[in-house]
Amino acid sequence: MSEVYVIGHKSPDTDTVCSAIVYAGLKGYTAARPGELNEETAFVLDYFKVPAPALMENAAGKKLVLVDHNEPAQVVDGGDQAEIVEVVDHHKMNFVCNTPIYIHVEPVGSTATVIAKHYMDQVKGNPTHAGLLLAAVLSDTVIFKSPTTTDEDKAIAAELAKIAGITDIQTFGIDIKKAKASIKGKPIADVIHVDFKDFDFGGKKVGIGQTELVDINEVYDRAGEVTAYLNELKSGKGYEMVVFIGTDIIKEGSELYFAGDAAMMEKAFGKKPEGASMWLPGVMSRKKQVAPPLEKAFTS
Ligand SMILES: [Mn+2]
Repeated sequence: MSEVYVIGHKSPDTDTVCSAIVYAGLKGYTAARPGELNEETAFVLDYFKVPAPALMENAAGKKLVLVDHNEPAQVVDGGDQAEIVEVVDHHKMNFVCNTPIYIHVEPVGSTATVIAKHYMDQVKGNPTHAGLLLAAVLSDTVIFKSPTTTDEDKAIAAELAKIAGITDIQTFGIDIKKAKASIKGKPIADVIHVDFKDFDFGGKKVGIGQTELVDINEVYDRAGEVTAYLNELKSGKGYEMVVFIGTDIIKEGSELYFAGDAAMMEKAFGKKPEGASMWLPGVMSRKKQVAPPLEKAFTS
């Protein structure tokens, strides 16, 4: 049989990379990655002394197991000329398959949760695999604070932590998040663009960037720079509004900076901005808590 590669989505994150490594290990396949590791994932692999999967820039002609992605646009280049043999995921499914294949999707906080749940017996004998899966669960669920978290994620993480010999899950989670959560010394444009998405809200172009921090003061210290850059983006790139979400994962809330109509922000979030930003307690997720109310404000 030709070699089967397990690979996750472009701009790979910790769930994508760790799920690929563990699933490949369980099945006797080869793990691959479609791009550079982010700082958080590099920290996790280093922590468990696991080498990064080989970089696969083009998958044409290869056999692939896809983990942690659901949209054709997220697949490694050449994926349309690859043979997809299996999908393991936790998103809504947007794949069309022309042949019957194994598809395993569950509505949980991470792909790692799905893998751990179904292979726990094997994972029990491999503390490194347990650690990698735990890191992936903690990363994708933002240490269980994301509204995508389920009770199953928490229960499985506790079991994985025992196997991996990690006694303090919270501290381990914060250490993981800290690895990429500092914006100190980074150009503000990079900070805002590292995770930035464009939306069309009723014909208006709206851009929303987000960064997760363990200390929101890092953003407060650079508020002037943030606002200036957002305004520059808005006028330079034809946005109706540009928003930057600075999420404090410890305080569990976000400071929303914006360039655009303050009345629209008030309509969306039911709170008057103070100057060019507002603090929203409990808001952690762009997908679930920021984009939907903004879209509603723009379209109603
Ligand atoms: Mn994921």
